[in-house]
Amino acid sequence: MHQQRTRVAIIGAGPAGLLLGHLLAARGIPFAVVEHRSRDRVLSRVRAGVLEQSSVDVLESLGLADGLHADGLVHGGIHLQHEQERFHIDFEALVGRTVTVYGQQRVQADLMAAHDALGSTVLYDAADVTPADDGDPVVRFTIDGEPHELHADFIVGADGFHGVTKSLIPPALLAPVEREYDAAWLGVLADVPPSTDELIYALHPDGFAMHSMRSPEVSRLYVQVEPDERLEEWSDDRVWDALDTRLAVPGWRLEHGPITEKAITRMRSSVVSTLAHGRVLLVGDAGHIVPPTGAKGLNSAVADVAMLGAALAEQAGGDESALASYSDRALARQWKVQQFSQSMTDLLHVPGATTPADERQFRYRSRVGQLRYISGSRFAQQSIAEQYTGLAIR
Ligand code: RFL
Ligand code: PHB
Repeated sequence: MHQQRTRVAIIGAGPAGLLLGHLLAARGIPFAVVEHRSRDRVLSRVRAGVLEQSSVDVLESLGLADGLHADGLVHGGIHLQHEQERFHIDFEALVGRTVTVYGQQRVQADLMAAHDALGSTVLYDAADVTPADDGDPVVRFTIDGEPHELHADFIVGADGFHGVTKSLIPPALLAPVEREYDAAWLGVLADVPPSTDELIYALHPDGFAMHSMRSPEVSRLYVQVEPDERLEEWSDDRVWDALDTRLAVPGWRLEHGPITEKAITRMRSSVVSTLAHGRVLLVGDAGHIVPPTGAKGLNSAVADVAMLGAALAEQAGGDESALASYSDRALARQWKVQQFSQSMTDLLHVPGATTPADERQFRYRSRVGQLRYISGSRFAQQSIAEQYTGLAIR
């Protein structure tokens, strides 16, 4: 049996867990991270693409923004679209802020490399990870069949939506509040330069489509599909046809290229009722998930971690108050983010096939009405700009 003791045991080496490690390292607080997947598997997940200004600020404050500044694409706005009309929301002019397009894979790789340089304890390939807290918080797991025990003052669940840490919080207190959407996203990566300067979010009678990117050479594109859609039914040609139709505006053309990755993601919103129970704390997707339309998942994880890292540092200095209010503060911010993500999702998607035709028509037309309102209202655009570029982290 391998026994180890640390101050903060972090479960999950995704962006939330590794970033928390860096915040603690910067303040001299001992920690160890336990991850059940292999390092390569963690690095291979494609996922998010947009960093809020607030997230960039956090990475910068920790000296973790070199890659981001070298290769990230700073965007001063987004394009919204309906019925072949495209309009721009100019974040810089409206709120003086920007976002940075920099793939989650790159963020993940940067965080890993910086931990390598620090010599941090990050244990991959841990099987049967089981946290327990009966007065003495401990995480049990095996590596190569060898049993390990990691004892700690705090256990932080950074283990994503399907993580195990949540199970330490009594169900009546955890009490998640959820919404399922009657839509999913089929996302592709393609080796083709983006056909747009900034992201395009489009509403079309056939469903939502969006054009994002990863670099000047790689495009990231999504189309709305039914929640139970099978990937096999979407050949590359069918994906490009759907994108051509839904993203069309006069005088603009979508360039095609080889598709290198294709996956379907269902959309759900879920928020637990507490992120803290005794010495057990949750951050990121372990506590809440959003549909991807507002680009808020990764950014919310960064916000939680910034708040919790600061609170754990104050606790180490003898002041428990920030830690005591962590859950309330993070959830208050999160519910604003949930509202934004839901409203962007409702605005840009058509109702699923099970909705009666009359109601589909009504909802579609009122969404077009809302997009036309936004295109002519500085107030509406400013509100979107303020939320998309990221609310303050306090
Ligand atoms: P993660 O990234 O899920 O990491 C959790 C880690 O915990 C490990 N784990 C365990 N380890 C040990 N024992 C266990 N029992 C464990 N169970 C799980 C997992 O292997 C993993 O390594 O959560 P984290 O760190 O909170 O980060 C959250 C983000 O990954 C997530 O919110 C975003 O990817 C969401 N998201 C987006 N967010 C944005 O901010 N902007 C975007 O543009 C954006 N686009 C997206 C997205 C997510 C998507 N998918 C596929 C869900 C687009 C898509 C398509
Ligand atoms: C992405 O680039 O993957 C991306 C961008 C914006 C979103 C969701 C995903 O809202």
